[in-house]
Amino acid sequence: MISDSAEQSHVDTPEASDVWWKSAVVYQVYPRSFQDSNGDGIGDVRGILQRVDYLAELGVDVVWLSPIYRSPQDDNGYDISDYQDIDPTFGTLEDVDELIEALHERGIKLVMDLVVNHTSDEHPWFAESRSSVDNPKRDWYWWRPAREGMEPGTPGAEPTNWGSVFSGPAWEYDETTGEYYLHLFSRKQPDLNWENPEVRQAVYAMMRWWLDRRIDGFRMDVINLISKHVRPDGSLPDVPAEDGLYGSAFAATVNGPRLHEFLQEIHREVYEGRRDGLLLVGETPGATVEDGKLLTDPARHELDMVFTFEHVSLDHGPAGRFDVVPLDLRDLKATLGRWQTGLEQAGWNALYWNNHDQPRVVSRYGDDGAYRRESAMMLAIVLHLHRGTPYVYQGEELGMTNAYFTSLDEYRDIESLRFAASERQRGQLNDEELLSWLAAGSRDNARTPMQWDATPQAGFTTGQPWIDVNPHHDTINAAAEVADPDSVFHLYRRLIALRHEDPVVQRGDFHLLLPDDPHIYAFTRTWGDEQLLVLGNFSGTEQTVPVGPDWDQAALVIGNYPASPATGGGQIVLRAWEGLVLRRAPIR
Ligand code: ISL
Ligand code: CA
Repeated sequence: MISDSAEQSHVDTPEASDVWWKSAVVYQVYPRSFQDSNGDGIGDVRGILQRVDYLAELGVDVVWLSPIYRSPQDDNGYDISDYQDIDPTFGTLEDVDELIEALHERGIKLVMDLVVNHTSDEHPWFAESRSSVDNPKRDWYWWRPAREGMEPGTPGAEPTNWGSVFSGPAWEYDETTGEYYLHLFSRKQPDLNWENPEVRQAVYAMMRWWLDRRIDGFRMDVINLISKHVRPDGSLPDVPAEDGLYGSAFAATVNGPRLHEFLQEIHREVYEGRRDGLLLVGETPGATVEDGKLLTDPARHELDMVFTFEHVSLDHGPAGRFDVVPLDLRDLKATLGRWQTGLEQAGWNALYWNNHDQPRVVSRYGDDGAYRRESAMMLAIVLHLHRGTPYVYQGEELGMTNAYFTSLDEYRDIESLRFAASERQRGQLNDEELLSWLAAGSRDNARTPMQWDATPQAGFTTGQPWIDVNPHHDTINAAAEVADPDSVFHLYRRLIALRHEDPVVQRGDFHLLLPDDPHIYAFTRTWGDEQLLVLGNFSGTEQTVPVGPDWDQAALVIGNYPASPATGGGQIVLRAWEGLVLRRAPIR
């Protein structure tokens, strides 16, 4: 029987109560795939403008825009060549001003993506830096000579054995000056040297410039990589490299020694006097709960919340993100549970299943076949009832599925294409295996065009889309979902409204139940004398859950089946992929 000892919950701290984003929901737009307005097959800012009423109807409070800055698009905009201009593919600064206005008129804030761990190699800063060893901007990036006694440009001659996230070495040899520059991502994404105060001041000036344009905050890309583990003599350490020449660079770049100092400096230099009303969320691969506490404790003036990667790495096999293995629900509950309780006293969680780097959750942790709607809704209920700020990635509110591309030439993502190229070289996987690995783990699963309707290109474009539209758009699309009151879309709308109205959802204590149950995700949220019970069935079969007599008379707050579940006798029978929330008050 479920007995929840967490009776009376903690009293609200003034700090906690007045923070707007604790009852907010954020919607992530991936501009390239959201809405095209000029028929070139690529989404753009005027396309987003066409859809602001859709976002208002969904009820979201914030829109986070993935990068739209001037960029050669080597990594779809996460390689910026001018931070203070918009790439013509996406539109103009005037279009963005209009979008900010249109969203603000609807009570929706706009958060921009801040990509300052690296720039594009076509950014003027890097053009100067690579021009000569004594250029004033040489030290704005990480330049090092070849490894002692090694022939420059040959494998293994790199200054350290760091591997790039996108396969291959993280150092690129540059003939011009006969030295290597560091790039943790693609060679067209050289890392900025945050040790250099000039670099930091240039970034702060750019951030202030955008805040002056009335944006409402930043999503900070791989922000916990900006402080490299550089030794006092300026040298950089090698990393463990189990299989081969290069090892994961994260070991020498994650949560570096000056990270907190830099984040606190950003606070002083950029936000001082205009902190209220802003949202600052950090993307922090490799961050632990302990890091999360330090990074999001309001008393430390660093970030409001962080994206942890632990719960989206549980199905990664030994060979990484493309080597997908089945999820063990107990691992998922334990991981999210640790972050819930770990940040309970101080700090705050950013809650997400999806973004532009992750496969679609209904295909990954749900059932995108017979129970696509039910599992999509169950996953939403479970996530949105956690303590934290939920993020909805475009199309998630429709239950969009993975792409299921059947040929390599359908892929566009640099990480996937470079992985395919290096695997082909290694020859471990035959083409069929390679395609199945990509189909399971590729970021392109999240990047197929938004499915607005059942017309040939899903209403996304009148032209040829830059990436194929998912064929399921004939049945899975916004028009159909908005028209059907029992749809995934309307369940998201109800969940967002619940977070706006209900203090238990906003701030209630989290208490995980049935941690060892392999099929049921169960927890309570308690606030004052009110308590919610949240149940999610992660299986396609009926599950009887012993909830105890206290819940026999409880009220159903939200569920993903039209008819209420069979309750009574201290147990609830959950149907396949059923998700629900019960309320009992006052708890005695
Ligand atoms: O998830 C990842 C590890 O496999 C990567 O896909 C991802 O690159 C990493 O999580 C960091 O992501 C962010 O920075 C990258 C960019 O490619 C991603 O789109 C962005 O979200 C470099 O800017
Ligand atoms: Ca366009």
